[in-house]
Amino acid sequence: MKPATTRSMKLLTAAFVVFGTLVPTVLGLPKTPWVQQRVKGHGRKVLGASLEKRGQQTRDDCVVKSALDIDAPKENIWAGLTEQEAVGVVDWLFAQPELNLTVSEDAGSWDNTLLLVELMRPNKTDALSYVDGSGSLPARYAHAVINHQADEEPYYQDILVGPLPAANGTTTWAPLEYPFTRKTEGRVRNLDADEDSLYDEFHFSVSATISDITLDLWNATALGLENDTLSIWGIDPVYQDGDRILRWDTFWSNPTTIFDVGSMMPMGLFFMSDVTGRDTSKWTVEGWYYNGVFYDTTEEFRAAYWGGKVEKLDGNWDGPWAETDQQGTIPPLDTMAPPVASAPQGARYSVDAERKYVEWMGWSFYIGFDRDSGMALYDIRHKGERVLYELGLQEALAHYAGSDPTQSHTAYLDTYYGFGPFAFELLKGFDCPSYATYLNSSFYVSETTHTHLNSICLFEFDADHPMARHSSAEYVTATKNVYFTVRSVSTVGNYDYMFSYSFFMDGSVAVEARASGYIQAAFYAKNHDYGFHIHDQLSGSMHDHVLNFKADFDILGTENTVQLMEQVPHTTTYPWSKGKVFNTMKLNRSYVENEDEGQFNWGYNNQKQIFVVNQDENNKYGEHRGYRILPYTGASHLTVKDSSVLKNSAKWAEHDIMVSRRKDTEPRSTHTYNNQDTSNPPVDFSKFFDGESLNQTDLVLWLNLGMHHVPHTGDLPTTVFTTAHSGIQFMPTNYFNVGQNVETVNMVRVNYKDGDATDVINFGSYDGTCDLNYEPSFVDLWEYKGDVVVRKFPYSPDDLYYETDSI
Ligand SMILES: *[C@@H]1O[C@H](CO)[C@@H](O)[C@H](O)[C@H]1NC(C)=O
Ligand SMILES: *[C@@H]1O[C@H](CO)[C@@H](O)[C@H](O)[C@H]1NC(C)=O
Ligand SMILES: *[C@@H]1O[C@H](CO)[C@@H](O)[C@H](O)[C@H]1NC(C)=O
Ligand SMILES: *[C@@H]1O[C@H](CO)[C@@H](O)[C@H](O)[C@H]1NC(C)=O
Ligand SMILES: *[C@@H]1O[C@H](CO)[C@@H](O)[C@H](O)[C@H]1NC(C)=O
Ligand SMILES: *[C@@H]1O[C@H](CO)[C@@H](O)[C@H](O)[C@H]1NC(C)=O
Ligand SMILES: *[C@@H]1O[C@H](CO)[C@@H](O)[C@H](O)[C@H]1NC(C)=O
Ligand SMILES: *[C@@H]1O[C@H](CO)[C@@H](O)[C@H](O)[C@H]1NC(C)=O
Ligand SMILES: [Cu+2]
Repeated sequence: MKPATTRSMKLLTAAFVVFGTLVPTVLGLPKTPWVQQRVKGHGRKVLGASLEKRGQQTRDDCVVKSALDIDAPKENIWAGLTEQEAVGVVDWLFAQPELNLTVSEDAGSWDNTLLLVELMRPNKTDALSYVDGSGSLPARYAHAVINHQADEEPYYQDILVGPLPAANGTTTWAPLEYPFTRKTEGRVRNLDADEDSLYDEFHFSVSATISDITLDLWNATALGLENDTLSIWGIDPVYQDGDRILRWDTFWSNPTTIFDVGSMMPMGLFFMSDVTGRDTSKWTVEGWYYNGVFYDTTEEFRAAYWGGKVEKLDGNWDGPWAETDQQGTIPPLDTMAPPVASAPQGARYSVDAERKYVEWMGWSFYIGFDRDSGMALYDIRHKGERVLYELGLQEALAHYAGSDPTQSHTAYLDTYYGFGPFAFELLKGFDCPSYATYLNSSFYVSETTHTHLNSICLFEFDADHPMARHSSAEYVTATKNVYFTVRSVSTVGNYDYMFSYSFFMDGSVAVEARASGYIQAAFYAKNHDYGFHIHDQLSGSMHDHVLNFKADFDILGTENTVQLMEQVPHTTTYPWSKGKVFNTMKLNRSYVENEDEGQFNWGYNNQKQIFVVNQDENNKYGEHRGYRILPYTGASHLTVKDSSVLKNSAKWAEHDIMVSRRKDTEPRSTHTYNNQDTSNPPVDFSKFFDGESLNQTDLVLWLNLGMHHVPHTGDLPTTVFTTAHSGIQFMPTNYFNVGQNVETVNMVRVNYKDGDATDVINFGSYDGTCDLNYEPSFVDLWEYKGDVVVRKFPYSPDDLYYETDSI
């Protein structure tokens, strides 16, 4: 479920407590033989299965090595603050009287709190002089966000703190403004300051005025009591109509089991409220909506209801249809062990786990991680040459539509919640192969650092098809397509986003996003034009996912140009056509000269090729060396034009590809709080485009992945990664003089003649044998822990505890 605020996350947790009595049905599952139970004093026990090795050992066990431990060539200047740095900054900020900070645990809605402390990423210019040369480590600064709620007009403020380590006398704080297009000292209004009142009081007081109706209609209530059977939440962003702040909220039935299905149980009754200002006693209900009819006042709705003028529709309730556990007939042979990938000689890559630096088959990169967008990759090199300085998610949008006011007004900008806080521990053998290497990631919240254990995975994989092959009458040859992937998964409310960056032996790179988890569904009434009818009273509400990525290419230096090459139909005569007109096609090459031409889409019929080239670096045939950007699967942009909900807050969503000049002042296409001021957001992406030349300059490509999602019955109980999948690829083009796949020994040539193979040539690839010790993936999963937390203020490093917060 994705309620509008973090506060409602607490409500949800409460809902589970309320329904805790029902959980024993779920806990009752161990009676079935395929559930492993942790048995007291025994560690682990497998019921109905045996771990004993079959047969006699005749060969040596495979020697499974973990990733080779190496030292990164440089410090990872994007990795985040060290524990000591974070502690120092928090301490120092609490000592600054003008910030007037209250410890989060003790804070109410009229206190200032410290929302975030993380590394301020260095400017690229400073980073390059360190990474590429002999320049010193860039000075370190912290980025902090203060939530000023002790104010009639509450606001968030981004500030810069440094240099680090924090020390009295040398460290200062200043409003952070340069990375944002809006120059308001890093301040953006806070529309959430009174969310406690909204979710704990206002909603219940509104619901109480019609509880006779909710009981009559559904035998259910939302009154803030232990026995509530309904929840109330609604739109995001809140609707900003000039100075008025308006909400649409709706009723949802509560899940009655462990399954997190709340976003699939809308009840079809909506109310609008005006929640402008901090005096919550002045908030008002502005109308009701049910089954296609709008009622101006509560009285009008009540009168119509009890006057028998309202057609009563049933609600949506949970049940097996929304549960993810196995059900139905087991397919033939499905209980046998499925194929597994393994790495018989262990990892063939090297990792500096502390610095989060990785090397594989000529590729190398550093991994960064932050609260807003989770994992990002830096200084991606192939054979020592940088290809990308930075590659990472900027924002993910889910824009809904519907005849009803909640779906109409919903357009989640997910970095508001953050991808970092929800990049949970991965499930070994399911999210990534069981032999993958796992790294931790950390984020700051409420004076604590939460560490997601094993939340980034690294692994090699042998694709189910070769990279290259050829047959002739005398030989057949093929090359394995072994690639390397770094992956993380963020579960932001109802949705699970999987992000994968893959590196291939031919020098290409793939960026992929997949979506699973529960859909946010709509009440079916009057929503036929906005979705399929997928359950009793349910519409699979249409929505667009658009995920914006920053790709800061550096092709053989920072000075690059985007070149377009279009295949166009062509009618001409040739010297040999004897005067006859010939219909054919040809190539039309051009450059994206400046930012006015910098926003465009994949061409008609995929006839347009898009390259990042370096015009001053040609290959031996005189062609510019470069990388092509191509859609991999289903990349798309937002359908809605000039969204009434988003206004100026997501201008990056309107095209497939955008190119702008790289600037230290434009590090990110958006801001986490763009949804707090949609007309005048802190970062208005359209302002990046002001006609500057893009010829041989440092440039950034802003690329959208996306899915036009119209959920159907196959999205029940959850959307599946197989088809909710979008990706783009970067492909070296005229970059080398020949394809790089020829270098691997993982190829074969078989010569044959007269029905016999005469030679099998393996070029020195491994041909040994060993016994794999196969353990069902279930076994490792007893190590699953969730997030570990360290308090920073007061600093209590020895007092770790486990706590995982989801929304
Ligand atoms: C500091 O914050 C408190 C609430 O935590 C508020 O009552 C007080 O007025 C604030 N002081 C100043 C100087 O703003
Ligand atoms: C800085 O000064 C504050 C009070 O002025 C003091 O509490 C704190 O210990 C000092 N910090 C350091 C690192 O000296
Ligand atoms: C209404 O709900 C209550 C508890 O939530 C339940 O005990 C009662 O049986 C329900 N009534 C009907 C008519 O379903
Ligand atoms: C819920 O609890 C309240 C207070 O404990 C009680 O008055 C009410 O009857 C209960 N409602 C139902 C449906 O059981
Ligand atoms: C992840 O964190 C755990 C607990 O602090 C630690 O034991 C483990 O070594 C860390 N893993 C890596 C790869 O750093
Ligand atoms: C070739 O591309 C240029 C620049 O995009 C465009 O103006 C021109 O019309 C194209 N020519 C053809 C034949 O498509
Ligand atoms: C980074 O660049 C911005 C914009 O030019 C500048 O204001 C800021 O001071 C720079 N940061 C550092 C640490 O030099
Ligand atoms: C773009 O840069 C190239 C290489 O430096 C140069 O030859 C060309 O004249 C420039 N084009 C424009 C339009 O400035
Ligand atoms: Cu979707």
